[in-house]
Amino acid sequence: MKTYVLGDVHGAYRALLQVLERSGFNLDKDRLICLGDIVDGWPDVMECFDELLKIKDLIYIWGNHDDWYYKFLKFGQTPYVWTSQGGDNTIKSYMKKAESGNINFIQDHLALFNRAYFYYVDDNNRLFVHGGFNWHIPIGDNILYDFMWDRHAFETACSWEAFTIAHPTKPSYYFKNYSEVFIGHTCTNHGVNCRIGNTLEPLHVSNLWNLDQGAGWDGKLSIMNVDTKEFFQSDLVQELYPEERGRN
Ligand SMILES: [Mn+2]
Repeated sequence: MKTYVLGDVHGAYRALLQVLERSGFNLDKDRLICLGDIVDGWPDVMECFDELLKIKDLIYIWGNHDDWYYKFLKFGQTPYVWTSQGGDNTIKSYMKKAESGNINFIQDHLALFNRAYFYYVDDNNRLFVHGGFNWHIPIGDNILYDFMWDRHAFETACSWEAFTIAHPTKPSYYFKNYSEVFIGHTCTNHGVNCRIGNTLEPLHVSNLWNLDQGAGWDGKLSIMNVDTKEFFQSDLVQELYPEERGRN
């Protein structure tokens, strides 16, 4: 059994199939820790759920976009803040599947959210969370909003890394409560702390790994073996969806 971690998919089913195939992921034997944000972005949201639900050992982390989709499933809410940030494509994908007549998938998706984690710590004391967390307080005292939306932990890890590069003989800073931290949410191909620089590959700063390489937009989807750190990526997602050119 191998354990893999997957970055934000954002409806990019074609990219998801590529990384599962390229990594040799075994749907029956391997564990997948999905860092959240399956929905909102590219059009194949329901297909992404169908594929992920084939995985026997799936750990699903709650993302900020998933939270909007969950509230749509549970309460029918369609706030503009959601529909204007990819939710429109998620609703289209949902309607297409619902119109096929079989609506069992709604219960399957709700069941997946019911067993999802706001954060997950594995047997090797590795923390998996969508956005970030406040490491100055006990992890259990964080609120869901921070797990889903925080970027401060990532920005701080970038600053710590820059400090270590500038002062190699001084002690390094890191998240002391965990052996490693894995996050998504903040794309590494845009807006990374300028002293570190943007990248289209999984980014390792301090003892944190960022697996969001911008699959929802103009980047790639990444999957990584959490033990060996070997990673596999999709093609540029825009090239996988040429008919969607102009999506913004
Ligand atoms: Mn995201």
